[in-house]
Amino acid sequence: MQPQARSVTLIGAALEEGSGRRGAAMGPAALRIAGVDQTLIDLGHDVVDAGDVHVVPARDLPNHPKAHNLRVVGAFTRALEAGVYDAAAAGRFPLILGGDHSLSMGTVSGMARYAAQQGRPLFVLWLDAHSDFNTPATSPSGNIHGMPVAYFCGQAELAEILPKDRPFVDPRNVFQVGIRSVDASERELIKEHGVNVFDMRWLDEQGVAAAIRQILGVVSDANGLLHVSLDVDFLDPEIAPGVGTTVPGGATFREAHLIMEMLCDSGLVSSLDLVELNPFLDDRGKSARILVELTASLFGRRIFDRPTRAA
Ligand code: B3U
Ligand code: MN
Ligand code: MN
Repeated sequence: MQPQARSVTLIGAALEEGSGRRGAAMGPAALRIAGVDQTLIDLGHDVVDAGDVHVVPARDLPNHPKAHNLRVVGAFTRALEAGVYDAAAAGRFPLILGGDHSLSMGTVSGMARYAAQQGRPLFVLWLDAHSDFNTPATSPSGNIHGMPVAYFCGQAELAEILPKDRPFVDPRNVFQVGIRSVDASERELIKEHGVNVFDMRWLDEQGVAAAIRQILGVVSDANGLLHVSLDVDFLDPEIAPGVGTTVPGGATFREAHLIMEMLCDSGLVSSLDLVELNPFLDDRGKSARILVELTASLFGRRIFDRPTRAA
């Protein structure tokens, strides 16, 4: 069975101000140099590269002492919310080339608006070492890339970046896979709000296939849309060193590809973020290349067609 040909819009987000260091703004360029567009074209998809979103700092937002660079992150959030919504509403698959993980405040909010308009629930698959569920009050660093999940679930007050009456994601529709670094107060918030966590111990005991099968079952039963947000540090630093916050003990090459292949087979994925790539810290493009390879698996590259669908 050949996967469906999709119309994909690439949106670059040269954002690094949500993280504590420089370099992630080079992410979109590195992903383009690694051939993300041609890889998708070769798989039979229609690809439009919309270029990098252009933003000016949002001067109406306050300088927030516990949310660094809020005006820059807020401006990206607004631009990406609109860009992702427009692409999805035009029947296209938004693929965001990041950029640090604060960009998901915008991309997921844009998909939440689209899903609400379709009358379908939005689910989020968060592939990350971190839960990113801090708020300005709980964050140990003040870096907004540790807050996007709390933000799009309506739990992190970050001034009025987007309208207050926008659709939020139900935290029980968020599935976090690969988690191995959580702050104490973040852990409480995650439990309180019912975020689903498949941490490294869960994956070691039961395997990534069991986790993904369970998640896809829920999304499919609810006729939901599934946004995938892939943080480079989900992967083990041995295979993907190009990220500011490496955490040992991450997903292997084979686990990550299996996830992407299962997601592809499901046909449920509506949108994708590739985030936290820091080419300045990378080893000769290794991490950029692996992100492109994983994207290829999500878009239908396979070793052989399966004789039957995986049970
Ligand atoms: N939880 C910490 C560290 C962190 C979160 N996300 C990343 N790092 N990349 C924080 O600062 O919120
Ligand atoms: Mn992250
Ligand atoms: Mn992370």
